[in-house]
Amino acid sequence: MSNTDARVLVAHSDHGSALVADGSMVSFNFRKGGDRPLAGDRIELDDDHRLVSIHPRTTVFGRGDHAGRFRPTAANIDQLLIVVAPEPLPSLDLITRYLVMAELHQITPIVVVNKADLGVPQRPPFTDLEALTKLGYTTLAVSAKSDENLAPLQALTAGKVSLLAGQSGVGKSSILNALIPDTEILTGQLSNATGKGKHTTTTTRFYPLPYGGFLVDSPGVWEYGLWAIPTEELAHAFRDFRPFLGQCRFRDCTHDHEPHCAVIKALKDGMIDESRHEAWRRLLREQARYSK
Ligand SMILES: Nc1nc2c(ncn2[C@@H]2O[C@H](COP(=O)(O)OP(=O)(O)OP(=O)(O)O)[C@@H](O)[C@H]2O)c(=O)[nH]1
Ligand SMILES: [Mg+2]
Ligand SMILES: [Zn+2]
Repeated sequence: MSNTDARVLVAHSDHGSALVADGSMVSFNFRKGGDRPLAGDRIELDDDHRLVSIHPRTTVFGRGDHAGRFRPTAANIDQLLIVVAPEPLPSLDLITRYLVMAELHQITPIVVVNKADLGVPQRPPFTDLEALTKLGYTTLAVSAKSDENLAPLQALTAGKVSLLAGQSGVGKSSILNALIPDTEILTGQLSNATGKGKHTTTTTRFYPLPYGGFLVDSPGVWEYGLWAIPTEELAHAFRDFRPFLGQCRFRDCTHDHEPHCAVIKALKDGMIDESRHEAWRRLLREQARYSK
């Protein structure tokens, strides 16, 4: 039986697993050096379960490497669940970087604050989340442990492909276990020494949701690095900057220190949140390290 539209659940260097039309899972092979499928790709397999072709991708999720190049890790993602928790304490920059990623790749971001059972601290970056809500981003506090707010999370993920991203130990795999009861993926003990779980996730993997769609578990990151992004594009990824772009005196304005900058004026007028502009300046300085 030939499979013209199989879904890659996990992809290694020359083989992977895919979900085929009849709902069963098959192993498939592909040539190293050829087109490399990503988790989430829709592919055609021949009768011997070899990769024939990869269907066009709607979106690609990935991260920057040390040289500022984009490295893809998953395909056809609808939503990015940016998971943070009171422990390990996140930085606003981490959240901002994921939001930039999502905006640039037209993936819908949702900020999920897990471990709500521990109490959400009333200090940054948690208090900065309100500014994000005002910008129209969805934020939701949940607990994989006490099942708090899992029903709204179910509603948000139903029928969609949602990737769980965030630092190691925030509870991405635990959320997956809570939403897909029979999975029993090993989750980690948070170790004080490394902040990493003992059963830390090492591979990006798709799991079919019982109520339609997929949930994607991904390895935790210490830092989520972006890649070389033209300044204009980066500015557009800040949705609160958009109404003011194109109105600065200098066409190549970096909205940092320039006179007659429409973004800085909006900041002074209270139209842009200070924490957002500070995050912008930090990303700008970091971008200077990459040759474009
Ligand atoms: N109190 C509390 N602890 C949680 C919750 N969710 C997860 N944990 C704990 O947090 C630790 C890490 O959980 P994981 O699910 O392995 O975290 P992860 O994000 O998948 O980590 P990596 O795979 O390393 O990226 C475990 O000890 C979990 O029991 C929660 O809602 N509340
Ligand atoms: Mg995990
Ligand atoms: Zn400007």
